Amino acid sequence: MTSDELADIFLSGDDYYALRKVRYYLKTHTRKELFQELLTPAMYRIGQLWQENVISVADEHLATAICDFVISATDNRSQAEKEAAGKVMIMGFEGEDHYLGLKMVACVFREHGWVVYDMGPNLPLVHAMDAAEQLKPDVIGLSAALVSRLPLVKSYMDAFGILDPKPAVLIGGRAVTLADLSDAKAEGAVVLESLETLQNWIRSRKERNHETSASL
Ligand code: B12
Repeated sequence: MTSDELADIFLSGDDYYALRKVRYYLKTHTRKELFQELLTPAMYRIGQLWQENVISVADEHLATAICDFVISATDNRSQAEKEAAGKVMIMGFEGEDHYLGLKMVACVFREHGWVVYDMGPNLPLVHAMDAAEQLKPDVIGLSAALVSRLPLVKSYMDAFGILDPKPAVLIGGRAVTLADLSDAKAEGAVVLESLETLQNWIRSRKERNHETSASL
């Protein structure tokens, strides 16, 4: 199945057929491949058709809802309970409504045994800080689809910088592939363009932690 075919199934409104096709794909592929090779390009295609006025806003909403459904229906929540490799809190910047990427990020962390607090999109900083003070996450992940959200990066970084213990901050989403985030990197943020780079980051963090505990 190609991502264009899946986009057509989303647009047809047949949610169970979409789920059947995705489950079949998962027999021979990983969930990261499902997200990266199939669901993300299918949704980018939906965005293109929407931009070109080939499909309506209602069509785009329907496709988004079905994509959301298949991500949830194929999520594996049992892994995190077994390992507890770390605690991550993820959210979209204030004013950011796109959240399917966040759901995928949550799944990738869970597959690596992390406990995930997915706060969804559009979380104002004051509420993000309250939650972080209570939950004390090892990692905070931020998502931005719109470049117009990126001026907020500095205020989020400054605020998270005073947390104790200080979490690692990851920034991802479509916007980071379109803009220069060298300022955020200089302030210590890790900018990740894809789920592939996220997975590499999670693995190398695990290796670093093993080395540290071995040398103690
Ligand atoms: C669905 C959708 C919506 C839905 C979102 C609902 C939802 N549940 O998310 C709704 C209708 C709300 C919406 C609204 C708008 N949207 Co919209 N939307 C889309 C669409 C079609 C799909 C988004 C999506 O889910 N993509 C799939 C996900 C999986 O991709 P992703 O977010 O990039 O995430 C991947 C990576 O970036 C990464 N990632 C994401 N976050 C993170 C975080 C970390 C830490 C890491 C490591 C990785 C990571 O992981 C994912 C895996 O591949 C896109 C098209 C597109 N190209 O994405 C347009 C699009 C993003 N929207 C667009 C626009 C213009 C808007 C609106 C301004 C429209 C309007 N006039 O109101 C509003 C803005 C709302 C707001 N304030 O945020 C434009 C943006 C253009 C631009 N100039 O930047 C796009 C590109 C469509 C287009 N071609 O014109 N939208």
